[in-house]
Amino acid sequence: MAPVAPRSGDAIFANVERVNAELFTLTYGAIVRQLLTDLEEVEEVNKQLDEMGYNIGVRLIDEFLAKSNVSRCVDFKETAEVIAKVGFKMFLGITATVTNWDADGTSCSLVLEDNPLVDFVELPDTCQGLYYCNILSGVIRGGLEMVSMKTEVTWLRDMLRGDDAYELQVKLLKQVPEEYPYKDD
Ligand code: MYR
Repeated sequence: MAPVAPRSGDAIFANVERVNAELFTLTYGAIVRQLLTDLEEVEEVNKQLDEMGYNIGVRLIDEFLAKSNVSRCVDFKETAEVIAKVGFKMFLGITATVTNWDADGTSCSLVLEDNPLVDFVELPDTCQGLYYCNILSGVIRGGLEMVSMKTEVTWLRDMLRGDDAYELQVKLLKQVPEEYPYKDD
């Protein structure tokens, strides 16, 4: 029998990471499939995925702020870069390009450089209209709401729908100024 070559710690770690990522992708797929079975209407599934993402986003922001050590952003442009380069990296292992800014700097696009949620996914014709990755729009909306930014997040391009990229538009609707809770005497 051929001897089994010992693998380095790095190789094992990389393998564990890959298995975790695949498990995550497959689990997400199973959730979407279950929602399609339970809710039947793709519009309802889109809504439900966004809502689930929102609930994740409002919780995940604490972990994000604690782990990333990012300080308060000076404006929405900086916030968008932080999401694209730090947030996406931390939770999905990818980054996004920030582009398509409007004139007043309150709306931009995040173009994903890769999308681990869609590995192994092929949508049947019955799923026309499904925004498969809608959980992501909810996560961003929820996270930003916790740092006082009301946003609208929508998919502009989706490769599962035949587009050439994954592009999310993030529009800042309202920025609620945070009040310092104590009065200086
Ligand atoms: C601040 O000005 O307080 C910093 C704001 C940073 C907000 C970052 C929101 C991160 C949302 C995570 C996105 C993860 C996508 C998978």
